[in-house]
Amino acid sequence: VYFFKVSILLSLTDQYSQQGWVYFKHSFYYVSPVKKNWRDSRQECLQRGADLVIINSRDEQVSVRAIWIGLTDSETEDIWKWVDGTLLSTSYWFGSEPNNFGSRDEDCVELGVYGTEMNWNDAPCRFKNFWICEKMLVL
Ligand code: 2F8
Ligand code: CA
Repeated sequence: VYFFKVSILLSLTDQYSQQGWVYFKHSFYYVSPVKKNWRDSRQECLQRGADLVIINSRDEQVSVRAIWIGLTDSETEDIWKWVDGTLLSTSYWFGSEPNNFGSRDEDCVELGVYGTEMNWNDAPCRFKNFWICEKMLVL
């Protein structure tokens, strides 16, 4: 019975992750690639057999709030570079960020922690966040 449960779980996880869902602590999450208003967003979730995320643990709050972007200063401290190698010019740091807080290993950039337009924060790269990938269209 145990083996059976594990293989069902594995094939479910496999199926979901192929469709862009991320598994984290007993739930699957899907980060939408398009913008929609609240009502339509909820509708999309419902159509996918889910619903808009309910924040019912601190863990969820901390993880759902932020998204990794392709910006890091892990090569040289304080030199922020995009993953394609370009130097940062226009930035959207929140208030006193980047501050290399705490253990001073905040070399990666997350957005969405702060609910303002200026919402970037440098955070430890080992932390787990959702992320957004981008593939540029080359014509
Ligand atoms: O107060 C801003 C500060 O908040 C947190 O540290 C307490 C963030 N840490 C993580 O996200 C791990 C800092 O990055 C942020 O600057
Ligand atoms: Ca920070």
